[in-house]
Amino acid sequence: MASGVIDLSLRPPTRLTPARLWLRVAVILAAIGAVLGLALLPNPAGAASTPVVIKMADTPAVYEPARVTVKVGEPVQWINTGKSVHSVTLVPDDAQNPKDASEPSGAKTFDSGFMPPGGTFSYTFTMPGTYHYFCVPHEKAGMVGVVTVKK
Ligand SMILES: [Cu+2]
Repeated sequence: MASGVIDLSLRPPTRLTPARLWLRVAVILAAIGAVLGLALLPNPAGAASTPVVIKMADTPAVYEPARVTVKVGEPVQWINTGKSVHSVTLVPDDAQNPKDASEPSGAKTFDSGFMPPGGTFSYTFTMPGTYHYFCVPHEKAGMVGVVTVKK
């Protein structure tokens, strides 16, 4: 069978010599390095446009991570990765435990409302300080979070 097949490849079939193999490895590594290098370059639009992401999980009902530290103006995004409804709530009057909802004096409060699975909520803190927030359906289960905002 093979004897009747015409080889149309331009190069004669050659064995991959160690030198050629190393050349290929070098080319591949250079390509990977170029991609990584581009990824690590400072974002011209400002690194602040990339949000700090907090996932909201079901079992147990938690924010992941429960504590984050961000800079003023750095956006924070919560993503409901679970199958239950969650919320990101800093409304002292709605908290069952007053410790679960607090903000620096003069800062605004916020509430995502109920977030369905896959839902997202973003917030950008404009005042430094410590913010305690909670999930309305799961506050009692311990679903509480802290955002520390630095200048
Ligand atoms: Cu929840």
